Amino acid sequence: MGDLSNPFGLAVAQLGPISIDDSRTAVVKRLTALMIEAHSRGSKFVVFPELALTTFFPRYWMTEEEAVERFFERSMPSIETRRLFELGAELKIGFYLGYAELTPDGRRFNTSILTDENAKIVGRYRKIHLPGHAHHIPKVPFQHLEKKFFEVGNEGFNVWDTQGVRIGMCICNDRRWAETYRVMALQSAELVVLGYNTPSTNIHWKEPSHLRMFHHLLSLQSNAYQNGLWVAAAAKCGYEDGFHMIGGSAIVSPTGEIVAQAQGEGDELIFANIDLAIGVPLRENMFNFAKHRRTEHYGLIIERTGAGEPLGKAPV
Ligand code: CDV
Repeated sequence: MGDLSNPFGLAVAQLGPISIDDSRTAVVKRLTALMIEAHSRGSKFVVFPELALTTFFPRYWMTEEEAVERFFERSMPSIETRRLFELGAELKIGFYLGYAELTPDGRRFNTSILTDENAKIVGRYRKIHLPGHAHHIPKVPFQHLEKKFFEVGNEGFNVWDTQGVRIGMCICNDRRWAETYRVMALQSAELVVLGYNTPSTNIHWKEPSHLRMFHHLLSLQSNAYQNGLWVAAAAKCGYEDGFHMIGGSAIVSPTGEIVAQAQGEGDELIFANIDLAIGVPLRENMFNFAKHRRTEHYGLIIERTGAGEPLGKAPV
Protein backbone atom coordinates (compact mmCIF):
# COMPACT_ATOMS: atom_id res chain seq x y z
CA MET A 1 0.00 0.00 0.00
CA GLY A 2 1.06 3.57 -0.69
CA ASP A 3 3.98 2.88 -3.02
CA LEU A 4 2.33 4.53 -6.01
CA SER A 5 3.64 1.80 -8.30
CA ASN A 6 0.46 2.05 -10.33
CA PRO A 7 -0.82 5.63 -9.94
CA PHE A 8 -3.98 6.97 -11.53
CA GLY A 9 -3.57 10.59 -12.59
CA LEU A 10 -6.71 12.33 -11.34
CA ALA A 11 -7.59 15.97 -11.98
CA VAL A 12 -10.45 18.08 -10.66
CA ALA A 13 -11.28 21.13 -12.78
CA GLN A 14 -12.90 23.77 -10.60
CA LEU A 15 -14.78 26.49 -12.47
CA GLY A 16 -15.13 30.08 -11.43
CA PRO A 17 -18.46 31.79 -12.10
CA ILE A 18 -20.33 31.46 -15.40
CA SER A 19 -22.34 34.57 -16.13
CA ILE A 20 -25.95 34.20 -17.26
CA ASP A 21 -24.92 35.75 -20.59
CA ASP A 22 -21.90 33.51 -21.27
CA SER A 23 -22.25 31.31 -24.33
CA ARG A 24 -21.76 27.53 -24.18
CA THR A 25 -18.86 28.00 -26.62
CA ALA A 26 -17.07 30.38 -24.24
CA VAL A 27 -17.56 27.93 -21.35
CA VAL A 28 -16.30 24.97 -23.40
CA LYS A 29 -13.14 26.99 -24.16
CA ARG A 30 -12.52 27.19 -20.41
CA LEU A 31 -13.18 23.46 -20.00
CA THR A 32 -10.75 22.59 -22.81
CA ALA A 33 -8.05 24.87 -21.34
CA LEU A 34 -8.41 23.01 -18.03
CA MET A 35 -8.27 19.66 -19.82
CA ILE A 36 -5.04 20.67 -21.59
CA GLU A 37 -3.56 21.59 -18.21
CA ALA A 38 -4.78 18.25 -16.80
CA HIS A 39 -2.97 16.48 -19.64
CA SER A 40 0.25 18.42 -19.03
CA ARG A 41 0.17 17.16 -15.43
CA GLY A 42 -0.29 13.52 -16.42
CA SER A 43 -4.04 13.12 -15.82
CA LYS A 44 -6.02 10.19 -17.07
CA PHE A 45 -9.35 11.55 -15.84
CA VAL A 46 -10.80 14.98 -15.09
CA VAL A 47 -13.85 15.89 -13.03
CA PHE A 48 -15.88 18.96 -14.08
CA PRO A 49 -18.67 20.57 -11.97
CA GLU A 50 -22.44 20.11 -11.77
CA LEU A 51 -24.38 22.05 -14.46
CA ALA A 52 -21.00 23.01 -15.88
CA LEU A 53 -22.18 24.66 -19.10
CA THR A 54 -24.30 27.51 -17.73
CA THR A 55 -24.91 29.70 -14.73
CA PHE A 56 -26.57 27.90 -11.80
CA PHE A 57 -30.03 28.73 -13.20
CA PRO A 58 -32.17 27.09 -10.44
CA ARG A 59 -31.57 30.31 -8.48
CA TYR A 60 -33.92 32.16 -10.88
CA TRP A 61 -37.71 32.03 -10.97
CA MET A 62 -38.88 31.32 -14.54
CA THR A 63 -41.15 28.90 -16.35
CA GLU A 64 -39.96 25.37 -17.13
CA GLU A 65 -40.25 26.20 -20.84
CA GLU A 66 -37.95 29.20 -20.49
CA ALA A 67 -35.44 27.13 -18.50
CA VAL A 68 -35.46 24.42 -21.17
CA GLU A 69 -34.96 26.95 -23.94
CA ARG A 70 -32.00 28.64 -22.27
CA PHE A 71 -30.26 26.10 -20.09
CA PHE A 72 -30.96 22.47 -21.10
CA GLU A 73 -29.06 20.23 -23.56
CA ARG A 74 -31.05 18.19 -26.08
CA SER A 75 -28.05 16.01 -26.96
CA MET A 76 -24.64 15.15 -25.62
CA PRO A 77 -22.24 15.76 -27.20
CA SER A 78 -23.89 18.88 -28.60
CA ILE A 79 -22.48 21.14 -31.32
CA GLU A 80 -20.94 23.37 -28.63
CA THR A 81 -19.50 20.58 -26.48
CA ARG A 82 -18.14 18.47 -29.35
CA ARG A 83 -14.69 20.07 -29.03
CA LEU A 84 -14.36 18.83 -25.44
CA PHE A 85 -15.08 15.27 -26.55
CA GLU A 86 -12.60 15.53 -29.45
CA LEU A 87 -9.93 16.81 -27.09
CA GLY A 88 -10.63 14.06 -24.55
CA ALA A 89 -10.13 11.45 -27.30
CA GLU A 90 -6.94 13.16 -28.57
CA LEU A 91 -5.41 13.42 -25.09
CA LYS A 92 -6.78 10.06 -23.90
CA ILE A 93 -8.50 11.66 -20.90
CA GLY A 94 -11.83 10.43 -19.60
CA PHE A 95 -14.11 12.94 -17.88
CA TYR A 96 -17.18 13.60 -15.71
CA LEU A 97 -19.38 16.47 -16.87
CA GLY A 98 -22.59 17.82 -15.34
CA TYR A 99 -25.34 19.43 -17.42
CA ALA A 100 -29.12 19.92 -17.59
CA GLU A 101 -30.54 17.07 -19.67
CA LEU A 102 -33.70 17.28 -21.77
CA THR A 103 -34.63 13.77 -22.91
CA PRO A 104 -36.18 13.11 -26.35
CA ASP A 105 -39.56 12.63 -24.62
CA GLY A 106 -39.29 15.99 -22.81
CA ARG A 107 -38.16 14.91 -19.33
CA ARG A 108 -35.73 17.10 -17.36
CA PHE A 109 -32.87 15.78 -15.24
CA ASN A 110 -29.81 17.21 -13.50
CA THR A 111 -27.35 14.83 -15.12
CA SER A 112 -23.70 13.87 -15.29
CA ILE A 113 -21.92 11.67 -17.79
CA LEU A 114 -18.77 9.60 -17.61
CA THR A 115 -16.57 9.17 -20.67
CA ASP A 116 -13.69 6.77 -21.26
CA GLU A 117 -10.29 7.69 -22.72
CA ASN A 118 -11.80 7.66 -26.23
CA ALA A 119 -14.52 10.14 -25.22
CA LYS A 120 -17.18 7.47 -25.50
CA ILE A 121 -19.99 8.03 -22.99
CA VAL A 122 -19.88 4.92 -20.83
CA GLY A 123 -22.07 6.06 -17.94
CA ARG A 124 -24.87 8.47 -17.00
CA TYR A 125 -26.18 9.56 -13.62
CA ARG A 126 -29.36 11.56 -12.97
CA LYS A 127 -29.36 13.43 -9.66
CA ILE A 128 -31.46 11.73 -6.99
CA HIS A 129 -31.29 14.04 -3.93
CA LEU A 130 -32.77 17.25 -5.33
CA PRO A 131 -32.55 20.07 -2.77
CA GLY A 132 -34.61 23.24 -2.62
CA HIS A 133 -38.26 23.82 -3.50
CA ALA A 134 -40.69 24.01 -6.42
CA HIS A 135 -42.59 27.16 -5.45
CA HIS A 136 -41.53 30.80 -5.42
CA ILE A 137 -40.25 32.03 -2.03
CA PRO A 138 -40.48 35.83 -2.08
CA LYS A 139 -38.38 36.68 0.98
CA VAL A 140 -35.07 35.02 0.11
CA PRO A 141 -32.14 36.57 -1.82
CA PHE A 142 -32.32 33.83 -4.46
CA GLN A 143 -34.38 30.75 -5.20
CA HIS A 144 -33.26 27.11 -5.24
CA LEU A 145 -35.66 25.58 -7.74
CA GLU A 146 -34.17 22.17 -8.43
CA LYS A 147 -37.47 20.55 -7.38
CA LYS A 148 -39.27 22.66 -10.03
CA PHE A 149 -36.90 22.19 -12.93
CA PHE A 150 -35.79 18.57 -12.48
CA GLU A 151 -37.32 15.16 -11.89
CA VAL A 152 -35.74 12.83 -9.34
CA GLY A 153 -33.18 10.67 -11.14
CA ASN A 154 -34.54 7.32 -12.31
CA GLU A 155 -31.37 5.31 -12.89
CA GLY A 156 -29.97 4.76 -9.38
CA PHE A 157 -26.42 5.12 -8.07
CA ASN A 158 -24.22 3.05 -10.36
CA VAL A 159 -20.56 2.18 -10.73
CA TRP A 160 -18.70 1.66 -13.99
CA ASP A 161 -15.47 -0.19 -14.63
CA THR A 162 -13.64 2.20 -16.93
CA GLN A 163 -9.97 3.02 -17.51
CA GLY A 164 -9.09 0.27 -15.04
CA VAL A 165 -10.96 1.97 -12.16
CA ARG A 166 -14.40 1.33 -10.64
CA ILE A 167 -15.93 4.79 -10.75
CA GLY A 168 -19.26 5.90 -9.27
CA MET A 169 -21.00 9.22 -9.89
CA CYS A 170 -23.23 11.50 -7.86
CA ILE A 171 -24.09 15.20 -7.93
CA CYS A 172 -23.79 17.95 -5.33
CA ASN A 173 -26.40 17.42 -2.60
CA ASP A 174 -25.99 13.63 -2.99
CA ARG A 175 -22.54 14.01 -1.41
CA ARG A 176 -24.11 14.77 1.97
CA TRP A 177 -26.02 11.45 2.15
CA ALA A 178 -24.42 8.29 3.55
CA GLU A 179 -26.69 6.12 1.36
CA THR A 180 -25.20 7.57 -1.84
CA TYR A 181 -21.72 6.23 -1.13
CA ARG A 182 -22.77 2.98 0.52
CA VAL A 183 -24.81 1.91 -2.49
CA MET A 184 -21.77 2.55 -4.69
CA ALA A 185 -19.36 0.93 -2.22
CA LEU A 186 -21.55 -2.18 -2.37
CA GLN A 187 -20.64 -2.26 -6.08
CA SER A 188 -16.94 -2.13 -5.10
CA ALA A 189 -16.46 1.50 -6.13
CA GLU A 190 -12.86 2.70 -5.80
CA LEU A 191 -13.53 6.33 -6.72
CA VAL A 192 -16.64 8.50 -6.46
CA VAL A 193 -16.68 11.65 -8.60
CA LEU A 194 -19.06 14.57 -8.30
CA GLY A 195 -19.66 18.19 -9.22
CA TYR A 196 -21.38 20.81 -7.09
CA ASN A 197 -22.79 24.35 -6.92
CA THR A 198 -23.15 25.25 -3.25
CA PRO A 199 -24.42 28.75 -2.43
CA SER A 200 -22.59 30.16 0.59
CA THR A 201 -25.86 31.50 2.00
CA ASN A 202 -28.36 29.08 3.45
CA ILE A 203 -31.81 30.40 2.44
CA HIS A 204 -33.71 27.98 4.70
CA TRP A 205 -32.35 28.87 8.14
CA LYS A 206 -29.75 31.19 9.65
CA GLU A 207 -26.42 29.40 9.68
CA PRO A 208 -22.88 30.69 10.30
CA SER A 209 -21.33 30.90 6.83
CA HIS A 210 -18.15 28.96 7.73
CA LEU A 211 -20.29 25.85 8.20
CA ARG A 212 -20.92 25.61 4.44
CA MET A 213 -17.28 24.70 3.75
CA PHE A 214 -16.99 22.60 6.90
CA HIS A 215 -20.01 20.44 6.03
CA HIS A 216 -18.86 20.07 2.42
CA LEU A 217 -15.43 18.74 3.43
CA LEU A 218 -16.84 16.74 6.34
CA SER A 219 -19.19 14.92 3.94
CA LEU A 220 -16.42 14.07 1.48
CA GLN A 221 -13.93 13.01 4.15
CA SER A 222 -16.24 10.93 6.33
CA ASN A 223 -17.82 9.08 3.43
CA ALA A 224 -14.46 8.40 1.76
CA TYR A 225 -13.19 6.81 4.98
CA GLN A 226 -16.36 4.90 5.88
CA ASN A 227 -16.41 3.27 2.45
CA GLY A 228 -12.67 2.95 1.80
CA LEU A 229 -12.79 4.85 -1.49
CA TRP A 230 -11.41 7.98 -3.14
CA VAL A 231 -13.70 11.00 -3.60
CA ALA A 232 -13.08 13.79 -6.10
CA ALA A 233 -15.34 16.86 -6.06
CA ALA A 234 -15.40 19.82 -8.47
CA ALA A 235 -17.05 23.14 -7.58
CA LYS A 236 -18.45 25.90 -9.68
CA CYS A 237 -17.87 28.81 -7.37
CA GLY A 238 -17.24 32.48 -6.67
CA TYR A 239 -19.66 35.36 -7.33
CA GLU A 240 -21.89 34.10 -10.13
CA ASP A 241 -24.19 36.89 -11.32
CA GLY A 242 -23.60 38.42 -7.88
CA PHE A 243 -24.48 35.26 -5.90
CA HIS A 244 -21.62 33.65 -4.02
CA MET A 245 -20.91 29.91 -4.08
CA ILE A 246 -18.20 28.08 -2.14
CA GLY A 247 -15.02 26.69 -3.71
CA GLY A 248 -13.11 23.96 -1.91
CA SER A 249 -12.82 21.48 -4.79
CA ALA A 250 -10.97 18.52 -3.35
CA ILE A 251 -9.47 15.08 -3.82
CA VAL A 252 -9.95 12.95 -0.70
CA SER A 253 -8.17 9.68 0.06
CA PRO A 254 -9.88 6.58 1.52
CA THR A 255 -8.09 7.50 4.74
CA GLY A 256 -10.33 10.57 4.89
CA GLU A 257 -7.39 12.90 4.28
CA ILE A 258 -7.52 15.70 1.72
CA VAL A 259 -4.65 15.22 -0.74
CA ALA A 260 -5.43 18.23 -2.96
CA GLN A 261 -7.69 21.25 -2.50
CA ALA A 262 -8.38 24.32 -4.63
CA GLN A 263 -6.95 27.54 -3.26
CA GLY A 264 -9.20 30.11 -4.91
CA GLU A 265 -12.65 30.66 -6.38
CA GLY A 266 -11.78 30.77 -10.06
CA ASP A 267 -10.94 28.26 -12.80
CA GLU A 268 -8.33 26.08 -11.14
CA LEU A 269 -7.00 22.61 -11.75
CA ILE A 270 -6.03 20.41 -8.84
CA PHE A 271 -4.25 17.13 -9.40
CA ALA A 272 -3.10 14.01 -7.56
CA ASN A 273 -1.49 10.78 -8.61
CA ILE A 274 -3.83 8.62 -6.61
CA ASP A 275 -2.98 5.15 -5.29
CA LEU A 276 -6.07 2.99 -5.65
CA ALA A 277 -4.50 0.40 -3.35
CA ILE A 278 -4.88 2.71 -0.33
CA GLY A 279 -8.55 1.71 -0.02
CA VAL A 280 -7.88 -2.04 -0.09
CA PRO A 281 -6.90 -2.68 3.57
CA LEU A 282 -9.84 -0.57 4.76
CA ARG A 283 -12.24 -2.56 2.58
CA GLU A 284 -10.64 -5.85 3.66
CA ASN A 285 -10.58 -5.12 7.40
CA MET A 286 -12.41 -2.29 9.20
CA PHE A 287 -15.06 -1.94 6.50
CA ASN A 288 -15.13 -5.48 5.20
CA PHE A 289 -18.82 -5.42 4.34
CA ALA A 290 -19.21 -9.17 3.78
CA LYS A 291 -17.76 -9.90 7.22
CA HIS A 292 -19.11 -7.11 9.37
CA ARG A 293 -22.30 -5.59 7.94
CA ARG A 294 -25.45 -6.68 9.80
CA THR A 295 -28.23 -6.17 7.29
CA GLU A 296 -30.73 -7.93 9.58
CA HIS A 297 -30.51 -4.79 11.74
CA TYR A 298 -30.67 -2.23 8.92
CA GLY A 299 -34.27 -2.85 7.81
CA LEU A 300 -35.51 0.64 8.79
CA ILE A 301 -33.20 2.21 6.24
CA ILE A 302 -35.46 1.05 3.44
CA GLU A 303 -38.71 0.64 5.38
CA ARG A 304 -38.82 4.27 6.57
CA THR A 305 -38.16 7.40 4.53
CA GLY A 306 -38.80 9.95 7.29
CA ALA A 307 -37.88 9.55 10.94
CA GLY A 308 -40.63 7.96 13.06
CA GLU A 309 -41.24 6.74 16.58
CA PRO A 310 -38.43 5.09 18.62
CA LEU A 311 -38.51 1.29 18.62
CA GLY A 312 -36.73 0.80 21.96
CA LYS A 313 -38.52 -1.38 24.58
CA ALA A 314 -37.63 -2.20 28.14
CA PRO A 315 -35.65 -5.46 28.16
CA VAL A 316 -37.49 -8.51 29.49
N1 CDV B 1 -26.68 22.13 -6.10
C1 CDV B 1 -26.93 21.64 -4.86
O1 CDV B 1 -27.37 20.51 -4.71
N2 CDV B 1 -26.69 22.48 -3.81
C2 CDV B 1 -26.97 22.13 -2.45
C3 CDV B 1 -27.28 23.38 -1.63
C4 CDV B 1 -28.61 23.91 -1.96
C5 CDV B 1 -27.24 23.10 -0.15
C6 CDV B 1 -25.81 21.41 -1.78
O2 CDV B 1 -26.06 20.40 -1.11
O3 CDV B 1 -24.66 21.87 -1.85
